[in-house]
Amino acid sequence: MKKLSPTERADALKKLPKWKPVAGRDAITRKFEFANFSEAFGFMSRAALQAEKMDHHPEWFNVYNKVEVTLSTHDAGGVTQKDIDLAAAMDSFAK
Ligand code: HBI
Repeated sequence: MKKLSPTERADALKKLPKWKPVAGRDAITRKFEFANFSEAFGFMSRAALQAEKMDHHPEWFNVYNKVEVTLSTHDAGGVTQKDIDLAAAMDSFAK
């Protein structure tokens, strides 16, 4: 997996307006908010199964109804197409 160029990354993020670049690091992040813990954990379960299928795993932090996700491809040292694909899948699970 090759790191996306700044142009490729900016282009890909146009379709993921809720995902923001992380300051000082080649990664993207989004905060999800749900009605309660059960909804948040349901989302995390679906995301976890998708992550396993892709062999690509999020950095995330959950408190009650909030889930903060950071995506970066560690092997590549930055954002790759895998991060974009997982971000899009997470967006669809949060709908
Ligand atoms: N998840 N986010 C992320 N980044 C990786 O580089 C990565 C991963 N999950 C599994 C994985 N790499 C494996 O391919 C290797 O660490 C063996």
